[in-house]
Amino acid sequence: MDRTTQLVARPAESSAVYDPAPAAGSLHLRAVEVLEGNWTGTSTVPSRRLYPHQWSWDSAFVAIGLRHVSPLRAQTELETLLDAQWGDGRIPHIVFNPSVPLDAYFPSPDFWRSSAAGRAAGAPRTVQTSGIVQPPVHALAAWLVHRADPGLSRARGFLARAYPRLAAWHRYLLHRRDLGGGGLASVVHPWEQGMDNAPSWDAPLARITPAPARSFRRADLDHGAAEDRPTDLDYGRYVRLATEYRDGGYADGGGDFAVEDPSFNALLIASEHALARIAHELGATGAARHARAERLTAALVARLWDPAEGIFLCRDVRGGGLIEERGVSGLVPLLLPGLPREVVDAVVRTLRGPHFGVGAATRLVPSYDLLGEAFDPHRYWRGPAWFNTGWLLERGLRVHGERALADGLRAASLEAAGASDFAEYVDPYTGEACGATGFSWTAALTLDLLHDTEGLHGDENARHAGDAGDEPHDTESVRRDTENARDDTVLKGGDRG
Ligand code: 9WN
Repeated sequence: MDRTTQLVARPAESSAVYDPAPAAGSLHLRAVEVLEGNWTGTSTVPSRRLYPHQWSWDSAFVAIGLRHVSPLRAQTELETLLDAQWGDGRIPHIVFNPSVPLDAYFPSPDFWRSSAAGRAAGAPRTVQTSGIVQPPVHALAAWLVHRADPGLSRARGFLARAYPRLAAWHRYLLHRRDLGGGGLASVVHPWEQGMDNAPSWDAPLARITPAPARSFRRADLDHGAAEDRPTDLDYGRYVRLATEYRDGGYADGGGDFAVEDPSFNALLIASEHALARIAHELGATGAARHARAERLTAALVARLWDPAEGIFLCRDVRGGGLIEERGVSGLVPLLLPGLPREVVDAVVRTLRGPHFGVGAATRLVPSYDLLGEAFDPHRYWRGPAWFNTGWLLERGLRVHGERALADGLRAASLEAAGASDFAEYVDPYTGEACGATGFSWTAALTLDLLHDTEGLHGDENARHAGDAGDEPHDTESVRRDTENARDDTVLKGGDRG
């Protein structure tokens, strides 16, 4: 076993806090074992049977957890993903493992045909990928991975090599995907947002004619219970959207589905703040990126915040309005340090109130409104609790000093992860395991909750949030553009090799 593949089950060397209680120790070891079992040599599969390739946002969460046990492997996880980046900057949602049989997962590489259909968009020739994307958690992950072992990171030039790729990724999202014209990125397929089957997609999806059921074969039903998974009708629509995107050469702007989603954009903004810190670590100021993140936060509030409901909503760019469904996605912006205080307070109220019930009816965060018509405690993204969204909210609560609620959520997540054998998702009332067990991000984020009890950036966020608004608007925008250009010039040295 070489150094890259070896997982040393030990507490992190840096700022992380290790809980020496025996129960935490064994949870740590079990989580490490899951990640060990799902490691392929260069990356981690989300689940050996259900998802046997590399997934984009899964790998970011996996790296966040892996940094506590092997910073080298955490860096490798992200580097493998970044190696599959397209020339136009997009990071594909799946990087296919060529040794896995085609029928193990649908849609397979012969459906996406990335290197041929994606040629104009700069798809890589040597590795097969999907053509859509997933939420941009990567710069945030890269920064957290760096901080776990800055010496190793600097010695390997980890950030210097990652920075230009991450910058190109954000550029792709902010330019090619600003389909609504308001500064936010749109997703063009429900799989891109990561919460595939959320009720928020029902209205925009209803306009899409499903591909005939006989034209494809679902592999997910070989491993998952049909009543927990999306319906055949929804699958037909997913297939239609992906087929049309592929047949248009993966060019952006023309599709019938375009939605601005709060969680996707909040993760982009959190990652833009992280990219600013990376730029700073590499010798630039990073100030322009922090300022951009603050502008995007303002755009997020202006375009997606619903003050009457106390939650962020999705905007249907093709249908022209806000989608009146309360999903966990609408709470994830709590992660942002620059969120106005009244918005923070309202989101926290919603989290504890009857629609999500955290600390009262439920201990974990349901993926969808407990009182919503489409609520189902077991069906994919229509009610069950996922560990990545729980982690994002736990971190968000700490960003805003909501320590007691964060502590409760942390304890509940650790308990449910252990009791469910690191399930993909669980019933939000009972904690009953659903979907796959031995799921990678559940194990990885368990490690992060065990070892990093302080939260994402602590004071750093608050300081930068203040800096960005200090200057008059005009001066600020000139400074911003100059520094932006300077940051990118200074950092251009790190290439793709
Ligand atoms: C489609 C891998 C992925 C996660 C998504 C989750 C599910 C895939 C599927 O699994 O999506 O990308 O086949 O349902 O919804 O968030 O990244 O774990």
